[in-house]
Amino acid sequence: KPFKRLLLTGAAGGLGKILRERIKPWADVVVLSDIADMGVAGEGEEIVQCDLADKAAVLKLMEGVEAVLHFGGISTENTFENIMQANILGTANLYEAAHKKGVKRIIFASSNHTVGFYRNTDYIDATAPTRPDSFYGVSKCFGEQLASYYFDRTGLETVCLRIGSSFPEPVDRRMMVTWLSYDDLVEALHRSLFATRVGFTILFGMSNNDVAWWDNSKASHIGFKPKDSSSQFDGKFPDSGEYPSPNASVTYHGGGFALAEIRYKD
Ligand code: NAI
Ligand code: 15L
Repeated sequence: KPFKRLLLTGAAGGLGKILRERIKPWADVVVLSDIADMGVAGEGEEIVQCDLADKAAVLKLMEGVEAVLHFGGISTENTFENIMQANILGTANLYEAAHKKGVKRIIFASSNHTVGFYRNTDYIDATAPTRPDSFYGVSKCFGEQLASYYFDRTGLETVCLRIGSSFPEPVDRRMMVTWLSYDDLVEALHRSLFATRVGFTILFGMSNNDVAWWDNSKASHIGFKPKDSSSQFDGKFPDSGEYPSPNASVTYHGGGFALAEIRYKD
């Protein structure tokens, strides 16, 4: 198998559970980590339950690891304090440990919420300035910048996969644009892990949907070609025709995140 030890953080989460099954062929041992329970280890799996905010635990987690799929953390808006611990401190701990232990490459589950304040009339590529729509989005921008710093300073490579909406199917009109099927997610990860050189790359994670807000031409060296399309769900979410739309969820790339309350603290 291509890797001896591959680490997946966030293994108990929605995407982690899918990936746990799909990435087995890529490594002799997949180290699964999360703060939540992950059940029992199957063949070729090792389970390490820990908090990403625990620096010593994260350093231990990284022993012998060659590459990381970093999916752990808070995955929607939350209080600044909680986001700071899990996503900001957690990701900093992960990068420092990866650097110390000689990890070669990290695939960082970044998010469309790094650019969530762009509008549905904007078509952007990886060079567009970030416009986060939440503390959550700000924390993903932090992760991306940290990845850039560690690459320039140490050569540790990262693909920041700015995932749109990766769920079994779109659940609203916005997701017709942002949807990333699970198969295409796995393909994006596979390409990102096995491309010869990735340096610091930003890759938008969306399927081959009819409408796109994001241009992946700056990441052509990854060779990601999504096969699915939300067009299979055409007609499910008819356009109300109202302009401007009364619904933030179709106005901003980040949908409802863009107009939610600021949650500095609860
Ligand atoms: P999820 O919330 O189901 O999974 C995240 C996992 O991280 C959970 O199992 C949680 O227990 C774990 N976690 C939270 N705080 C932690 C901590 N302090 N230490 C260790 N583990 C911790 O989210 P989902 O949908 O599986 O997303 C996975 C990753 O992908 C997240 O980083 C999310 O931000 C990112 N993402 C997901 C998108 C999607 O459409 N599902 C879209 C954009 C980004
Ligand atoms: C994300 O970043 C979240 O992790 C996910 O739960 C969805 O909200 C997704 O973005 C989205 O924008 O649809």
